[in-house]
Formats: sequence, structure tokens, C-alpha cells
Amino acid sequence: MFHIILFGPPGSGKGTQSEKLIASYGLKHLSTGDLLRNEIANKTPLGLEAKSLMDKGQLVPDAVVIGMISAALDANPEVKGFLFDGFPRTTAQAEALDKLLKLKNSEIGVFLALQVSEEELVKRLLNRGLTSGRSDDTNETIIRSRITEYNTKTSSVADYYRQSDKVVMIPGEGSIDEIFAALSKEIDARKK
Ligand code: B4P
Repeated sequence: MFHIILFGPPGSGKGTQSEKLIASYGLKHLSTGDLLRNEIANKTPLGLEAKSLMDKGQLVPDAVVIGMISAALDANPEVKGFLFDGFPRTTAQAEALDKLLKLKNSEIGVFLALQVSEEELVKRLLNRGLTSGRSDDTNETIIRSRITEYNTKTSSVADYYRQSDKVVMIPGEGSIDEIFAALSKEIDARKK
């Protein structure tokens, strides 16, 4: 099994590139953002707790997302590999993921980090907010809070994976196809 983490700030193209990568490599897509929005749509207690935080641009507690990922791993025993999108977002989540994969005699193959300037992120998310119906995309103050959460709590996750030499930085500005080609090149170079 070959597992990929697609990493980057909000609006860096993780969701967009994930769709292309799962189609190309036959991976199982695990997006914690999508899993949380699903809980919100189903009005579960977890969804109600998550919504109040997501609407403010804040991260959901580690225990909640780790629990969701653990359940998703158990529910998908027969996969070629997982594409983790938007997870891990803290070092505690990264440590938990390592432990969960170790229980399955597995580990992360590559950590691909998309790099995009803050002004481009804000522009893309405001633009998506025009049509997505996502409450966290409509307001620039909330978008900037999400970017601040990323800078203070999430960006250091890359340092955690640097210890095992799995981090590759990918320029995330350019056409969607150009970025996909750069991601694919790195995956192909590392996948057995
Ligand atoms: P996510 O659902 O992960 O959302 P995101 O980071 O905002 O979006 P993404 O990066 O996937 O969007 P994309 O660039 O594809 O998280 C939402 C919230 O859930 C978080 O704020 C947090 O509250 C919570 N959450 C999720 N996971 C969590 C975790 N692990 N721990 C705690 N809390 C968690 O798309 C953006 C736009 O850019 C699109 O309109 C797209 O069309 C456009 N775009 C993409 N590529 C482009 C390109 N190359 N050029 C121009 N535009 C492009």
C-alpha cells in the first residue's frame, strides 16, 4: 500500500488535486473537511460541535478528527492506498496517524506540500464562496482566521515528516494540470 498526504493551506488546491489523483492512482480519498461537512449535513452531535468551530475558521478538536480517520481506515481494509486531504493538521494528528497505520503494518509514502501565497489563497476562497454555499468561504475575516490557524498550528506538521525525509514542496500556483503533473512526477518517483 502507498499512502499520500496532500498538504497545504486552505485554498491551496488540496480538494481540487485530490479528485484528479484518486482517479489516476485508484486511491481511497479521505478528506476530513468532507467527512466533517457530511456530519454537519446529517445534523449529528459531532456535526453540530464541528460547525460552530468551522464557521469561525477554527480547527475541530484532534480527538474528533482522529476518531473519524480511525473509523474510515477500519471501514476500508482492501485499498491500494489512502490519499489524506486536510489531515493531519496538527502534530498530534500526525502522531496518531502514524500509530494507526503502524497497527496495519503500513506507513506514509510521501508528503506533498502545496505552496501558495496568502493573497492568492484569499482570492480563490472568496471566489469559491460565490458558488460553494460554504459558510467558511464567504467572509474575508474568517478566511484569514483559517490561514492564521494554518500558520500557527498546521504548517509545523511538515517538520514532523521531514524527520523521515518524506516531504516534497510543490509550487501550487499555475494551471491545475501543471500542478497535477508536478504531483504525479513525485508520486511516480517514489511509488514502488
Ligand atoms: P477543508 O475542507 O480541508 O478545506 P480547505 O483547506 O479550505 O480547502 P482545499 O485546500 O481543499 O480547497 P481547494 O484548494 O481545492 O477544511 C475546512 C475546515 O474543516 C477547516 O477550516 C477546519 O475547520 C475543518 N477541518 C478539516 N480537517 C481538519 C482537521 N484535520 N483538523 C481539524 N479541523 C479540520 O479549493 C479552493 C479553490 O481554489 C477552489 O475554488 C478551486 O477551484 C480553486 N483552485 C484550486 N486550484 C487552483 C489553481 N491551480 N488555480 C486557480 N484556482 C484554483
